[in-house]
Amino acid sequence: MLFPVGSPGTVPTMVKQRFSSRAMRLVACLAVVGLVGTLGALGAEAATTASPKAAVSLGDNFFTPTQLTVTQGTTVTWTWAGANTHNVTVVSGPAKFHSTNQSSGAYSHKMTKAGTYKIVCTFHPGMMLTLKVKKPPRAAPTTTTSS
Ligand SMILES: [Cu+2]
Repeated sequence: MLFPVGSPGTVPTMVKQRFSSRAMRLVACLAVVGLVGTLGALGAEAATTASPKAAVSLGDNFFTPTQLTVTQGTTVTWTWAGANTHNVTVVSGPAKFHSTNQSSGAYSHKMTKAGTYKIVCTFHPGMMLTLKVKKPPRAAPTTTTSS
């Protein structure tokens, strides 16, 4: 949780003192949940801007897409969309990583090393993904002038 519990918590305390009925307490609880939910969504939005994300889905038996290019530092999330058990396994690339064998859920990995990754599901020959990780574009060069 990114936000101190204290500040939104003060609202229902005041409401509770003024309205002691069970219904009003429920309304106050729901109001806090709504407030926290909104703040949480704002926080997630800020995080999205800070670190890029990309998504791949695992069907039966294929990755979608089969080729993907992302910028270094991107977090790639694989989501299991089919019914079969699959895994995400790097067979060649600048870094090795792999998911567990799953039939649902998701697996995320932050791509910190640039290069080309060949990714497979070890259960299904031909279930392949080529993931290219590019270095981020250079910042505008700064010129140093000596006088
Ligand atoms: Cu598979």
